[in-house]
Amino acid sequence: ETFRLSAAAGAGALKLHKGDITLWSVDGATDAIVNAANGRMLGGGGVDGAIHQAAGPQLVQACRKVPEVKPGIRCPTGEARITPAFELPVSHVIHTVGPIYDMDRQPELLLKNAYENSLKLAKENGIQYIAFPAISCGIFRYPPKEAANIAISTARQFSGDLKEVHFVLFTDELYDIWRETAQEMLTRFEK
Ligand code: AR6
Repeated sequence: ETFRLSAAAGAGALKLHKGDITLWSVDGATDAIVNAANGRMLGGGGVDGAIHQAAGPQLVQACRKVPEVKPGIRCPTGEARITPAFELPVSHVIHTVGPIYDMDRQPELLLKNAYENSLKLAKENGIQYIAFPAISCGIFRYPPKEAANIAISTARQFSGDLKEVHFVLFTDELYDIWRETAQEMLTRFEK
């Protein structure tokens, strides 16, 4: 389903899909998927595990080369880092770290920062098409309706020069929540 992200002519679109983000790409474009990583950036469960599995072992080698900002931490919560995507069908992976909902202070701000910093990094790297999973909505237990509001409003504010911002939702429940939230928030564009 497609929604207009902005009233401005030529501005990007928001697209929602259900499925596996490791299969997503846009043919012939500079594109990136976003990984819901952790601060160490060396892999994990959930979408992080799926992305490392599909990208192959070169991805963890590239992640190891990202400098630590404090011992063991390559990407603090709310920040983003970029690597090549290796065996994935996209050009790049943008790794971001969302908040652990019932542990981190100011989870709303940290989740907004994770989306915003991913979009800014994409723009700086000439990425035209980007796909996000539902950051923090799995192992990190963020309530999905609140997460959808932050995800979609931040995509609208910071999509900048990107052509399209996609969300790839893994479950029917998450897909329905994202779609309802987009319908509440954005002008329906076309089916
Ligand atoms: N494609 C799209 N979405 C997926 C996929 C997939 N292949 N697999 C899972 N999801 P989670 P978090 C959805 O737990 O909550 C890892 O161990 C999943 O259904 O992957 O940010 C990291 O290393 C959920 O809706 O990420 C961190 O330690 C969403 O992706 C921690 O988990 C995010 O769930 C991050 O936790």
